[in-house]
Amino acid sequence: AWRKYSAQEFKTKDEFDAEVVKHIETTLARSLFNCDEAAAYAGTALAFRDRLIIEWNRTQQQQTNADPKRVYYLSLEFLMGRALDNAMLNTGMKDIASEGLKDLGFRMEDVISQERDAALGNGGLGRLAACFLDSLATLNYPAWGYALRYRYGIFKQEIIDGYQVEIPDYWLDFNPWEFPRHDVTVDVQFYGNVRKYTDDSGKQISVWENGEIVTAVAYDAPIPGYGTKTTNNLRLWSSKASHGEFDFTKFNSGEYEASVADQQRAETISAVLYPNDSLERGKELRLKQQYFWCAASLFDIVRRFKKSKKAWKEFPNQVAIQLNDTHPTLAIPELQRILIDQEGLEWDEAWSIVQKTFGYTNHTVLPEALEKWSVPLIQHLLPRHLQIIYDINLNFLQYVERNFPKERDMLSRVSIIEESQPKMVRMAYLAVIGSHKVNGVAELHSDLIKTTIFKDFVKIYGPDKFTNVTNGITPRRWLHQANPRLSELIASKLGGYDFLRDLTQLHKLESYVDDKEFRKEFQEIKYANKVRLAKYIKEANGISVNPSSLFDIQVKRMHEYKRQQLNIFGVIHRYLELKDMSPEDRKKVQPRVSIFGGKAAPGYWMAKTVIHLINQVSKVVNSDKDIGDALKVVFLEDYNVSKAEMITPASDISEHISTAGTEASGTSNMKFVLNGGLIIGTCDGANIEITREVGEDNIFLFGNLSEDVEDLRHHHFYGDFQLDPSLDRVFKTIREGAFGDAGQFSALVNSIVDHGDYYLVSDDFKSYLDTQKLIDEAYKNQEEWLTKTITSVARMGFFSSDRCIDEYAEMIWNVEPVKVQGQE
Ligand code: 26V
Repeated sequence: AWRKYSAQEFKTKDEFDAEVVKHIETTLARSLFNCDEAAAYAGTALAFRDRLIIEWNRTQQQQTNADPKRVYYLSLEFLMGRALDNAMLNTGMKDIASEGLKDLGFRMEDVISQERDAALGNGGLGRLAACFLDSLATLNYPAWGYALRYRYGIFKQEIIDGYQVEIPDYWLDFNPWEFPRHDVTVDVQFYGNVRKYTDDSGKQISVWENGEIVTAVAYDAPIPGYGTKTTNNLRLWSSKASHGEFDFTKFNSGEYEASVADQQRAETISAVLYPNDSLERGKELRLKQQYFWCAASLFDIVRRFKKSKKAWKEFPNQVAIQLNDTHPTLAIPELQRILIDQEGLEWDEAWSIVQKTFGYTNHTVLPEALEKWSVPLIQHLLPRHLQIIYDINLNFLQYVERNFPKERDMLSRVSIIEESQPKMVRMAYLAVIGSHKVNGVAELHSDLIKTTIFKDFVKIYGPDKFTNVTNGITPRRWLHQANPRLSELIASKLGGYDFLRDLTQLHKLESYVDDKEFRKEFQEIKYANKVRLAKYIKEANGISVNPSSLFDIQVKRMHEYKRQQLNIFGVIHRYLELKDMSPEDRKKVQPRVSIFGGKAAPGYWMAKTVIHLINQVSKVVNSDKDIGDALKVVFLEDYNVSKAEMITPASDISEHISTAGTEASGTSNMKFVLNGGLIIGTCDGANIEITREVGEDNIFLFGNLSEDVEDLRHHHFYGDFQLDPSLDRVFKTIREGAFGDAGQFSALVNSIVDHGDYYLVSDDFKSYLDTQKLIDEAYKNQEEWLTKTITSVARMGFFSSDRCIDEYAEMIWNVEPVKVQGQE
């Protein structure tokens, strides 16, 4: 593997062991005589952390000296997973550490699995941000991530009696990867009022005063690149009470309890990650989180810019800020406020700087996920920002009026303010208006936003403001780390691990597609990965599955649009077909294991019902003696990043079956194919580009197209549709109580039968079943299947997040890499 040849490496396993022992005995103050796996993990992590710190400091120093344009990635979510394995692989010293740990009596896998996931995200959006940090560092871009230091990450999911139960994820007990910066703080204001006056020169001045202050404290985490000395920074803000005059007054006047309550209220801001990934509910605390984080991050960015003593017009040449969805949109009025209220710039000059600085990435077209905040709430919490938003809107609407004088009704359509009761601020519109580029995350999605939610804005600004950057994944974590044997096999054919930094090199694998030896090893690796998952399923669920079965996996957040219900209805159909067969015929069918995993938002009853149904079906099918190995159904509890690393390499088929036009991109689809699995999918999100890359013969597409969705919904609305007979039978079986009390599932069945089938499950059901049949047939020809999987892996180079980050850098940020020099 790749090695860093610098003063920071461990040259021998003994050198490594000495460091581990030192940390266990001194940093942790533990005796070596009761050194358990937790201590071995801690010692190993601290030893690697020391290495990272040196390169991290050096990177920051050299970037400061070079003073280049920097990228700031604002994301409320970074779904990082574990850090140790990544740190060992990215620094190229995992092998030495493995040998060293063996001498100390530990197995590397056991030590790695001691670490808790850093689960500061919900799903795809948060994991994308984490992949981006890996690519930014690997490609040597001077970049910072900014987020919140949640005390509780996404909840842990337990399945009790088939139901999801949420357990708080308190993950900070021992986190060697973060560094508190008690000297890096920002005071953030909330509430209060705005006082206006005219100064001596006749200028209108606004002062935001009498607010409440909460202090943001920075916690930094190092982000090492692969095969480079660049180690970038992820800065997480933690909230605490400010120690100003107010609380002293309270304290001294004997209101001790009140002062402690104030402190707790302040700390609540960064306490918990919101576990919704689609439904916007307008909670005040969520808005407070957003402003707290935006204000602290912008203060930090502006402070860094001001050190260089450059003129303000240089700001967009030094700073690119990317908004990961609309969650950080308040950064736009906040920068405008800093420039006009605090730095004394004129409105127009300030606004031009703001627009040049920001880029906005949209990640969803689902109407219920588009953020809106009520005007009275913003008025109360951020009175000055509301004024600025109104001024931005006024200028914008005047511009629209001048340029489109004949289209009067466009004004109310594009207004940032929705004239509802109460009035609402449309954050996506503010993000579009305040940015110089807007992008979607896959071609279809980027086309859709131009023709639906942002149609008017394309007319107003012209098409060039809108672009596409198809998502990607980091091959370091999702191939090298998750599937080390496959990575090694590829390296053996491609002459080393260079492909991990230039994934397009995978295409050279196509010349091995007929190589007997290579095919055999490739197949063995897939089998071994399935054995590993089967072992885990046995341990976790007590279900025995045969690793020779076809492993069919759907793991992702539970949501109606992702259609896990389509999958489980298909499983029930398969079960009924098996029951219909004679025992001899049953022996001839392709055995299959249907594996599910994913969390439902705690208040999302329909998604929770689907989890319950899957678990009930699992109970019935797995214990049915007639069925045996022909069909097993598994729900894996608490799907997260570290479990994904084990699950992804073990698929034969994975399911990406959203209603066409609803899944912006999907990224697990890319991970599964890169690991030698095929996919069944709709023409949605990045499935379309995956098809273009791997070829139509290597993917199982089915279902209606996004352009037909509107019509189909219309037909349902007027009751003008026929329920597919197979689906009808599935529903009948559920209603008869085959999977427990039918009342539990009536809302789910009725959503399709009586309530318009918004996600078009019935329309796609037949096509889905037919395609699953094709898959059973195709899988029987193992040689052809293997050819398809190898060919697909060879054609996945496009989906590296490195390609994706280079596109952002060139089209949106206009930033260049800074090569960090080492010290030998
Ligand atoms: C929305 C909301 C709404 C308010 C409550 C909290 C919350 C948290 C997250 C979100 C984001 C929803 C959008 C999202 O996650 N999109 C996913 O982004 C992936 C990366 O681009 C993409 O692959 C998925 O297709 C897309 O669903």
